[in-house]
Amino acid sequence: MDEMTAEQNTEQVTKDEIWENLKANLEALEKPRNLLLLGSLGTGKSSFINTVITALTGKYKYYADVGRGSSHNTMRLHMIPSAEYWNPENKEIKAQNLPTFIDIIGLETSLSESKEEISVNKELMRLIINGQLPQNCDLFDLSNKLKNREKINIKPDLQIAAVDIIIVVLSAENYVTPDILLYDICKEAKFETKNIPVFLVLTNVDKSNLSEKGLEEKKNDICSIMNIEPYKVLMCSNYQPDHKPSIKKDIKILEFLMKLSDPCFKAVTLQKMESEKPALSIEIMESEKPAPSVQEMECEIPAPLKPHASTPCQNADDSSVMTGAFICLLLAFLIGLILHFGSKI
Ligand SMILES: Nc1nc2c(ncn2[C@@H]2O[C@H](COP(=O)(O)OP(=O)(O)OP(=O)(O)O)[C@@H](O)[C@H]2O)c(=O)[nH]1
Ligand SMILES: [Mg+2]
Repeated sequence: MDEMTAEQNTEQVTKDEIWENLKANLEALEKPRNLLLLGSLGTGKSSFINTVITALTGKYKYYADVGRGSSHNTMRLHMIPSAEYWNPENKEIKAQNLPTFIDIIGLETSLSESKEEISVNKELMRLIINGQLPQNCDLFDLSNKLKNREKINIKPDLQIAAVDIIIVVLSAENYVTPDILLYDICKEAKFETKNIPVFLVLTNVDKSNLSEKGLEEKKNDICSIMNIEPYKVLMCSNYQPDHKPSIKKDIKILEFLMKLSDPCFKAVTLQKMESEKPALSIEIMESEKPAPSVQEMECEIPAPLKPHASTPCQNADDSSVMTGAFICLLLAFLIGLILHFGSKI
């Protein structure tokens, strides 16, 4: 019994430390981050939002609608800002810039399998990622319209803010990995001038038949499909309404949230090409301090820009051609001289 209490105490100390680091990361942000949850039907996206909020507040409540997974449960775009789940009066733990969660419809994998360059899922994600849809927008209706190539009108004044981080949610229970959907998501995260960090959550670990080794292999396989680093992955079992709070679970969740709130991971705007449309830009948060918890080498770095026609690199090539020509001329002149004097001797 005593040993149990000692273990719990150590866990509580660890949790408190993580809270401190999380707060430091949040304070270093200019504004709350918009975290978009993406994944196929019933993978536990909404449950994960509720799980993070439970780890933060210590109480389970239905903030995001959770379903049974057999049909679409979340049909509308649902933004959950911290004002909805965090009591600012809570003087014990003051936390500013807690994230806004964006819960959306489960993406149907079949809608990524399109012969055309832009699939329905890609179009839907593009609208959401760029903040072009209003809160409560009927996404089921919208995907049907996109499927039927119907015209879509969006009122600009109702649009939500753009997405800062994408969290892909997959179920460890599913044997098949939705490769094409994952490929679409990663492509949209790095589309045109944007580069949005992508993280992964593997839910339903409690329901998976895989051993620890099997789960680790699954995680690594998905990481290589998505081309993301394994430290951006969280494997968890979501809180259910009847679950008691678990400090162990909270520690893992809060650690993950700490990474999501790390100023080091940010959506960046790459240099725009002249022909590009202006609408699709994500703000650069230049003034943010580097994170205390993540090494610099782990940062998302924008892709290098292609060298322009008149870059110093190009000039260097020109000058080496000139030097070569000069040496050839000099050699020809010396050979001429030798032949001239040689014939006289
Ligand atoms: N045992 C267990 N059940 C889970 C877990 N995550 C989600 N569930 C259950 O799975 C079902 C679907 O969860 P949701 O959170 O609604 O999934 P979703 O991805 O939001 O679903 P859609 O919005 O319909 O795409 C619910 O019955 C949840 O209680 C988990 O980690 N473990
Ligand atoms: Mg949902």
